[in-house]
Amino acid sequence: MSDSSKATIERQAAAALANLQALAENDPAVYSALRGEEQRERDGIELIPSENYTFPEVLAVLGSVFTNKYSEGYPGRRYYGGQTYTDAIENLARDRAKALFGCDHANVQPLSGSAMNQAVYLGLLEPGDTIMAMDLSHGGHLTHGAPVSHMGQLFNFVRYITDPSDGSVDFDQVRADALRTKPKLMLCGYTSYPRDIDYAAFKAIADEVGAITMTDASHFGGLVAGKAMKNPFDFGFDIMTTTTHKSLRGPRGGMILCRKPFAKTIDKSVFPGLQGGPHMNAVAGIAVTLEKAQTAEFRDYAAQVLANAQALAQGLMAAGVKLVTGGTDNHMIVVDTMLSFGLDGRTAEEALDQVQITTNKQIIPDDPNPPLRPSGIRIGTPAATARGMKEPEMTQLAGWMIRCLQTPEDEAVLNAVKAEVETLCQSFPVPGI
Ligand code: DSN
Repeated sequence: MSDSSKATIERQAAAALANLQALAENDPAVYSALRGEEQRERDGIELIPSENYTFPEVLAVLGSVFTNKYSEGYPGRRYYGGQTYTDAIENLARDRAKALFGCDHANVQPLSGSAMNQAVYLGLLEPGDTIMAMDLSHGGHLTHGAPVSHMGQLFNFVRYITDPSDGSVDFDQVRADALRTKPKLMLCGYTSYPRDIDYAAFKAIADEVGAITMTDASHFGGLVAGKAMKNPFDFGFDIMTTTTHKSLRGPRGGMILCRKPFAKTIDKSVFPGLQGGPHMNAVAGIAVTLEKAQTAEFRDYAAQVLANAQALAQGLMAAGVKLVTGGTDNHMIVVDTMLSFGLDGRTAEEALDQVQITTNKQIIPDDPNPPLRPSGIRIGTPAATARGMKEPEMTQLAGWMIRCLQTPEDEAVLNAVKAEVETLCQSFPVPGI
């Protein structure tokens, strides 16, 4: 690094320190919450499958001057002046996304996952059109047509289900439903489904009925980038959406990746159709993330995420814990806590919170219980893997979870496990903290 770069970084570090001091002095309540969250992330084990620790370089650009800039429009075609550097980072993010995922076009402006899916539907379809997607309780997302969502009210969703014993999809039934209802869009992808997708089977049915093919890879976009999971574009899919803050380890945001015939419509749908100014600090973070995601180190990370999920699932199942679908093919595990421990998911989540293992309550297929007190929890390995944890730590984690969930009222057990969790965390620093 040159002397002038070093001097610039020292100036920036002094500015960052002064900014933090200003926050501590002028808004101690927010400062204290910030320190508390930092400590929570450092001293506990994050097992929510949609969460992760972003790269230190991403934290650097998120808290940067890019947050000051309005950039409505696209590179070279903006509605505000002063776009030299914002154009540069958006072009970098788009080019890196195209190279990494092997697609023709990338829109990196969606503010997050729901907005990106909405932009696809609203851009390519008319209200009332039919979309086929996975049922919410079987693993689909709210934007995949849950009746409580605006998308569920605006479009005619035909939902397919899975066999909870092994997670399989009955493609004869999907085909029969597709022939009967003539969807304009066939959507696969999920938010709480621990298995992989048969893209070829979906694509064959979509071609038969003339439907656009879309994957919502929000959860596993990073695993596709890291070549640990299949890439839907290799199967001729038209569109893939992904959030950027889950397995990809970037800033909060979304991306729409697509084939060329959809590019213009998708861009128009994101802006000006749905959103105004993109968050350029997040776009800069996406550019940084995509550079990281094409390295051999990231491919090792993605492979380890899956290996860790296998180890965690085996550790639980070996003790008789019941997993929805009987295992996992991805980074995620859905535990039937009611069947395994006689506990609803909320009680299980709260017991694990007490020992600083963070999970989330989760409805399971055709759950008889309500979403705020469902029958299971959802866990996953992207964040723990980002700290460098491997299979032995996953086996330890499985044991701790079982001890807590077998005796959720036993303070002595909870305190003992909490101490062990804290000790383990000291050996695995959180990136960027
Ligand atoms: N909030 C994301 C998740 O946790 O999976 C998507 O709903």
